[in-house]
Amino acid sequence: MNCFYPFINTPLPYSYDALMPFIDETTMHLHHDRHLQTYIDNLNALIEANPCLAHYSLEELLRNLCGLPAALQLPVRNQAGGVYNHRFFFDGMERPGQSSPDAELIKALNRQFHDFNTFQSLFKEAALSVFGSGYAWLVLERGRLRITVTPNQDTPLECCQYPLLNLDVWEHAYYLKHYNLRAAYVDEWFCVVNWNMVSRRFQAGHGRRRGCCEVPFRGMGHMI
Ligand code: MN3
Repeated sequence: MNCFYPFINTPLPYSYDALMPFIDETTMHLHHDRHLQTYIDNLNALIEANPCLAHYSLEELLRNLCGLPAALQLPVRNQAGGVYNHRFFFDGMERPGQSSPDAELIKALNRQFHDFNTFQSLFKEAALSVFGSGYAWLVLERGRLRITVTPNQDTPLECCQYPLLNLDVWEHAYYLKHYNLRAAYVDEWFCVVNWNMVSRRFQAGHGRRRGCCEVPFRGMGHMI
């Protein structure tokens, strides 16, 4: 994993056409090679100009934004968030029909949302509720599953939530194939969710009841 500066655009874990017919090859090329690449270039440039940031991993930067010098908080939120969110999004997909949630995750989804169909409807509703650009998320918060949304390139990491799944609803993620029909995109995206990955994330995050705040952090006071 490439978690520290200098950041590189690691390849997709599948081919550009792997998600077809649900997400098209051109969108995947543009999304990964141009949009994510731009966030990576901008983040590297930001760290080059502010070398104190280089000591911290991508996640550490995002979990502890409020510990950063005030002038760096917004650019780090946008650029590091853009890298983190896109990597998380791409890793959360796979060839259609490859996996389903494991028994533990199904149990937790049923406990929280009544059943899988209700979860899907609520997740879709959340994705459609994002005004402008942002993401819909399934996260763990104090050991419980929760659906949430973030604007722009904000991440749930700064809210002490443990992310399991995200959906990019920026128009660049779907406009070429689905035009303005975000609902159709959400429906098709559900066909390519990598549930093995989500289940693994759930296993890793479950039981960490205090969420991300328990992760030891070295503090950034000295940077100011
Ligand atoms: Mn995007």
